[in-house]
Amino acid sequence: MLDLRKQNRVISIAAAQLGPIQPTDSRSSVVDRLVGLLEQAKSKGSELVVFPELAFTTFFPRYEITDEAELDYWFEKEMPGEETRPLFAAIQRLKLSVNFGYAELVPEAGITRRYNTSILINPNGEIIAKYRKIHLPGHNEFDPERSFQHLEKKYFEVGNLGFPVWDHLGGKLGMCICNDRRWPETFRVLGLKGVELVLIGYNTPTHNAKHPEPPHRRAFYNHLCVQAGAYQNSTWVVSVAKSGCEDGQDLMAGSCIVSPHGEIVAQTSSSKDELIVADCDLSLCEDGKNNMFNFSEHRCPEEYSIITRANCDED
Ligand code: ING
Repeated sequence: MLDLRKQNRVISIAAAQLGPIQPTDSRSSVVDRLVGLLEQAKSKGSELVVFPELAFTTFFPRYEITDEAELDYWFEKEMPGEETRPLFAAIQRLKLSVNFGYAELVPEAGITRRYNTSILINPNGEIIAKYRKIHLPGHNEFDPERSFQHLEKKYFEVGNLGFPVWDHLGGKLGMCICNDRRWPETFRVLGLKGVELVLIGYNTPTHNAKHPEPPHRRAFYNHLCVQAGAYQNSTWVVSVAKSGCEDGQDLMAGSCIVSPHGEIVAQTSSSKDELIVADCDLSLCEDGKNNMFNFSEHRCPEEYSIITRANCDED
């Protein structure tokens, strides 16, 4: 059995959905929840655990924050830092690969930069991959018409690391964050780099006063975009929510693991801390990459140039 798993490059993956994190919840209480989910994942034989976007704090872009010190409270100045070190210790103790999102504050050439970041940590507790969110949704200035703000464009800079792919656990792994999953370019750039497993965390409000939408349709879109991304690029996708009601704002659950055929093989049924696991056979990516979506055989890039143009009304 072991040989077959290795030959087919099977990875046991856990999607560790988080329930709500209240603005008054301490980092250490949240870290305790993450460690508990790691221990659950280990007991189920998982090798890789995927957590949501902004996994240590409440979804603070819902607030108008004018004081810089107050804004910085929501950001990690070092990773690991004092309050997140116990998580890294658990990763080493349990010998797991772990992905999570957090608000990253980093000085770059003497300027303080703030990113919505996702990292991959290996079983030795080393950070081996980093992605910074590129598609920042919402708006830049306080909007009095909204019951909740969505100020990601105000609090984060556009990611400056591109959409990388890394070799890990015998496959090619990529990461993206939340709104990135709604843009086909995200998946196709990763697909063109040969990605076989995309790790995604999200905090998706179920209600947006400016753009009302029936709840069933918002939940449909949540799965549609990752199923399409998986199928059209012959890759596994693990998409993990922070969910439930945070300070009166409801966040969507629906965490899922999607096969390279676009089929959901596991999904959560609650809006709380919940673990789902699946054996992900990376060799299932090969059929789509070699046939239906054999990019070198079937793509017509000479017809696609408009996709990379900023201004699309040029003929
Ligand atoms: N959240 C949302 C997302 O793309 C959003 C933003 C909410 C877009 C509702 C459309 C509808 O899932 C983040 N954090 O990107």
